[in-house]
Amino acid sequence: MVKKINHIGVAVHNIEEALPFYQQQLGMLYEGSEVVAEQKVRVAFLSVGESRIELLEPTSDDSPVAKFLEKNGPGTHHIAYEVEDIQAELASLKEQGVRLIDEVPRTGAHQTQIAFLHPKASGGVLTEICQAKH
Ligand code: CMX
Repeated sequence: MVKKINHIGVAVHNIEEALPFYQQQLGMLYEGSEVVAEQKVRVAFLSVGESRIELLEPTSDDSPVAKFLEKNGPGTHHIAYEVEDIQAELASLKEQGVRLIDEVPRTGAHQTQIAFLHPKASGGVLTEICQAKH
């Protein structure tokens, strides 16, 4: 079972250009940015209360986020749910017939373990599950 929404991913062409809307106009707290090299993205986190937005900027033309931007333009990219035990959650989802993109977790931002479910399993919404680093 999922515990809570960990973050909402938003695809942008350029993090610096997107930041003023979230940071200054909405007044969210900028938590920092990092490159997730394996996924060819740079991410920036902004928070308000317990809620977080993850801005995703492609670091190369063949990044999956570059493909998303080309197809859809900037906008909501995924919803990430936090789980206690990602391996157990993936096994349970698989057993229930949910189509997965990742059967084995990969490393996301902040060294979290993450896995994506196929958007066809969730009405077109790309869904991530993530387990915080213990
Ligand atoms: N929303 C809805 N549908 C999406 C989607 C999105 N954001 N991204 C991809 N899809 C769809 C594709 O259109 C495709 O549909 P069809 O099968 O109908 O053509 C399908 O999902 C599979 O996509 P793909 O790109 O062909 O498949 P891949 O296995 O190569 O990659 C995915 C899938 C989701 C992992 C990749 O596209 C992606 O977005 N990777 C980056 C993930 C990311 O955000 N990483 C940073 C996370 C850091 C963190 O949160 O910690």
